[in-house]
This record gives sequence, structure tokens and C-alpha cells, in this order.
Amino acid sequence: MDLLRPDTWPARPLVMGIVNVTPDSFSDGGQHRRWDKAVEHALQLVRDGADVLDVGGESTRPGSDPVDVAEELDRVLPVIRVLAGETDTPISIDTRKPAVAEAALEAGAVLVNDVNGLREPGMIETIAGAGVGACIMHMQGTPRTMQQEPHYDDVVGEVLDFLRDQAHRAIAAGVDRERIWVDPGIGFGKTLEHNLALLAALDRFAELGYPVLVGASRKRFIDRIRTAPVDERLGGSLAAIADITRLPRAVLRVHDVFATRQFLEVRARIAEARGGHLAPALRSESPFDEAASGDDDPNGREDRRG
Ligand code: HH2
Repeated sequence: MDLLRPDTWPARPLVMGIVNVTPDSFSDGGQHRRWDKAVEHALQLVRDGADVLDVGGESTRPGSDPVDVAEELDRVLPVIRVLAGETDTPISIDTRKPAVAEAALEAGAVLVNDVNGLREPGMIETIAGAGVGACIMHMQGTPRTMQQEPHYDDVVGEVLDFLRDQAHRAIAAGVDRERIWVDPGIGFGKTLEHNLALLAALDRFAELGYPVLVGASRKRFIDRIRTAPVDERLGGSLAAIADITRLPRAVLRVHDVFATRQFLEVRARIAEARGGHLAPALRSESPFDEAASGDDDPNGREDRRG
């Protein structure tokens, strides 16, 4: 299934599983440093229900330092090569660098997830030339400085304008319109209030006409609302995306793939019970169907997680 084309989009949000191959990512840094561990983790995310795998070799947490091209390639290429041979799940490369994107696409990635919103010279051309998809994310500043007093007169309007303009630039340069996703960039040069305003306005992002990606998983704004270490922010992560099923096409970039799929599935079943429209399609799509028929089996989760 070509998930990047709208005609093959399932009737539910896509779940993008995060595969960080970095020593310093904010939430799971270091755990997947060695590429074989990262592959193992990624394949677990596939079993957990990931629709897309997002492989990244440079941390973009607030205050983080950039890494050079050679180091980033050294981290991500072996992981992408192995994953491309081991799973049909589409692979996205999370990078700001055209050279890394190009090599990752050659190694088997099919989507460039750019937190820099395709601003680096050469990035749009790389994507257009390869005929692949792109996620355009908004960021104010750079990861090193972005949380130092971010300011907007109208955060939603400014982020919308940026995404619309960058998408138009990409299309004008030959990127397939149908393969563009947009992302307001939760936590990237935003205060708590900015993040909340953006999450409350996702419908307006959907009106741009592209699938909307939301990356709220385990982020710091959750801690600002109720203090919790990164691995105890699942409740807040799910709350942040609770309304997303309203959007026609959404992508959830998450660490906790299984819990997110479970969350979506339970919500869909409740909507179905209420007479909603999402659940039937969701149910027929679900890789969890078999287990769903044995709802009460307490071992179901273990079985699926292999
Ligand atoms: N967030 C992070 C990284 N990449 N890409 C998109 N499109 N949207 C996001 O919100 C987003 C992203 C940061 O999260 P994580 O990968 O867990 O951490 P790190 O940047 O430290 O690797």
C-alpha cells in the first residue's frame, strides 16, 4: 500500500513510529544508538501497529547541537538499509540536510520529514528529483535557540502561512502535491500557550488540503501542565491527539505506537456505538482484528508483540 497517496489512505489517522538513532534524543536518547538495537526497536513498532517508521540521526530537542553529515549518515543508513529489506512499512528520514535525505532515499526511505520545513537550499530539489513525499514542519529559530523566548503576533496564522508558502514552493519545484504533509511543529520555538493554540486549531491546518502530522508525543509542554518525566507522559500525549480523528487525514508521530493504536481503536468503537462513521472502516483495516475477536484474552497483547 502506498500510504503517501490519498486514494490508499485508511479511514483513520496514520501512526508514525519514532526510531531515534541518536545518543541524545530527549525521550529515548541512547537506547537505540547501536543500529541493530534501532532495527529491533523499529520492527517492534511495526508489530505494534506503526504505519510509517521515522528514522532520525540528529536530535532536535531544545538546546541540542547539530551533527555533521558524515556522522548522521553513519547513524541512519545501516538502519534504513536493513529495515527496507525486512519490512514493507514505509520509511521516513527525519533530517534537515539534503545530503542525508538523498542518501537515505537511495537506501530505501520514501519520505523526507524535515523539521526545517524544506528551507535548506537543495532540499526541495532533492525531494522533487527523487519523486518522494515530504513532511513540511514549522520551526521558529533552530533547535539550539528555539526555546529562547519564542514570539508570534498570531501563532496559528503565521504557522499556517509558512506551511502554505513552503508547500507552494515545493509544488512549483516539482514535488507531487499528493505527497506533501504539513506539521505545525509542536515544541519547536513555541511556548506552552503557542502549542495549545496550535493543537486547538488543527482543523485550520487540515483546511490547507494536506494531511496534517502532529508530533506531541512525550513533549515538554505536557510536563508544563502536569510535571512528569519523559517516560510518564503517555496520558498527555494521547490527550494532545484526542480530537485528531475529526481531521480527514492525520498522521501521529509517536513513541508509544501500541498505546496510540489502542487509543484510536477504542475511540473508534465508542464512535461506532454512538452511530459514528469512522469505526467500520477502522475495524476492517485493523491488524488487531484477530485479537479483537478475543477481546477478553489478557494475553492478546503479549501474543501480538511477539
Ligand atoms: N519532533 C521531533 C523530531 N522530529 N518531526 C516532525 N515532523 N514533527 C515533530 O513534532 C518532530 C519531528 C522531536 O522528537 P524526538 O524525535 O523524540 O526527539 P529528538 O528530536 O530529540 O530526536
